[in-house]
Amino acid sequence: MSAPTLILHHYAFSPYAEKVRLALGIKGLDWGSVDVAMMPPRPLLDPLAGGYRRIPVLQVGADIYCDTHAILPALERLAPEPSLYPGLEAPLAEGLTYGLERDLWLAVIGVTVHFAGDLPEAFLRDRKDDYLYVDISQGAMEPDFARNAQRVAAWTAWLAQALSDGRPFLGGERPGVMDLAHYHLLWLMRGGDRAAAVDALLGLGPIHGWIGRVAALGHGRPQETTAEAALAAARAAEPAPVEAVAVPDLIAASPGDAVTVTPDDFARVPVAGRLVAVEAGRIVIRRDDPQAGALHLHFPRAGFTVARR
Ligand SMILES: N[C@@H](CCC(=O)N[C@@H](CS)C(=O)NCC(=O)O)C(=O)O
Repeated sequence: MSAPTLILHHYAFSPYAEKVRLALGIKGLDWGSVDVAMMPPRPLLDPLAGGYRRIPVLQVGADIYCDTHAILPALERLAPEPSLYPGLEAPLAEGLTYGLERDLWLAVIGVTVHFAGDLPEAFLRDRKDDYLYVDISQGAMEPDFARNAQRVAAWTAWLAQALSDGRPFLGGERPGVMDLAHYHLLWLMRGGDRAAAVDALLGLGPIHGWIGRVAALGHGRPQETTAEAALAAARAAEPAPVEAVAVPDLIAASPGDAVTVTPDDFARVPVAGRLVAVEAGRIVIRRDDPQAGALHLHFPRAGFTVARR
């Protein structure tokens, strides 16, 4: 059986993956679903993502999209209708949701662990040492609970105000990235059996209709795919050509130069390759991998640093 064209490497419990799954739902797409472990080692993903360790990763043949801010614009290019950006153009929506997620991620985790209790020891250690660089055990986060809850509540109050005129979605009649980025943070906090407690804390009753509408977008049509099939699909494909664009001076590298691309917030693992292009919103590097062959890795500009090797 040949692997489907779009392959998402993800795990069920990942909120950022849920953001992408819902985008696939908005577009009603077929996609291959590769279930990955909740923490490394991920020996069959590493050849594709070159050590980038965050989830989700979208694969389209030999093109690998790292970070939801690269994945959603890619989905929009590949399947333009229905748009993920109704009422707010992609650059504005990506910029605003990037800021929102950065500002709230640790506070959202703080509210989540307040109600969820402790996660397994090995998971906490992995998140502290290699992902967040913060101890997210309940004991370590509890002293900051009131601050985190206030930070999140200030934002959910904005969300409720924005929806108070009865619009079905934040951008109007149709769902889009703004809905997904707000929703996936709530999805983490309200998961498990936490919904009633979180709703009471944050006063979410008035937005239950919107929560239900976003949840009902679904995930499109996933088809379980193996990591081996995904690797074979990459090997069998060539990366899509990228139009040459001028690289901004401050990158201090030219197409063809050996570079690293590194997240500047969490899981700061450098990914090595040769620079293909940098444009307003994305960075593309080429990797030649012994197992996966020639690949293009796509990252958003925001939140990533390019350096010459
Ligand atoms: N800015 C990234 C954030 C992705 C992220 O932090 N994902 C979490 C899972 S929801 C993660 O990678 N956790 C560590 C891991 O799974 O290895 C994006 O938009 O994709």
